[in-house]
Amino acid sequence: MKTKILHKINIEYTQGDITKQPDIEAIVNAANAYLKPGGGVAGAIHCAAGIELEKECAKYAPIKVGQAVITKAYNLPNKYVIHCLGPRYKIDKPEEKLLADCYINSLKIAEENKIFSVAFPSISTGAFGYPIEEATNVVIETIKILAPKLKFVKKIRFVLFSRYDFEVYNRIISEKL
Ligand code: AR6
Repeated sequence: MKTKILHKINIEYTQGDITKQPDIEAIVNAANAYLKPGGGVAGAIHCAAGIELEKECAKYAPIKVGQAVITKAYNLPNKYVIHCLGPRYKIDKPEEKLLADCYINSLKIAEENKIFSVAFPSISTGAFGYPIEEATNVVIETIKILAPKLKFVKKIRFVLFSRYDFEVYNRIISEKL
């Protein structure tokens, strides 16, 4: 785990599994429009949370690209799941803005719910094909703009599944934050 302080917010990044972050209040799901289990992050989150999560999700589906909705976390070790639909690379445009919207809207919901800590996976960089370097640049630029405005969120953790993705975050955060 590595940490940087940005406007009194702890920015952490680590290699790991988004479903295994027990000290975090809300984890973010890289969802599909129908808020169904699917593969990747969404599959892992629904598998760990249990069938009750799918039932609650059905009330809010479908969601639009860049939109975020909040549910309880059921059997996960967290209080909430924030579900967000990332852009499909080269299909949903403008992809940079839509990816930034995911982080903006997830943190907006976190603020509205007075959430202290949020963990993000790398949205859109799996099945949706967004290259990790490009996505990470968008994420870090967005966080730089948002950090001074946050009142409740004091910790943001990026959970990267692969060593390579962690190294990309390490390089870009060292350069930009
Ligand atoms: N913890 C953290 N990161 C993970 C985990 C995990 N347990 N599992 C995968 N990753 P993806 P997307 C990484 O495909 O690109 C789904 O099927 C993964 O290696 O989960 O936004 C949904 O149903 C990659 O780096 O999300 C949607 O249809 C990153 O998380 C679609 O995929 C995102 O990969 C969403 O695609």
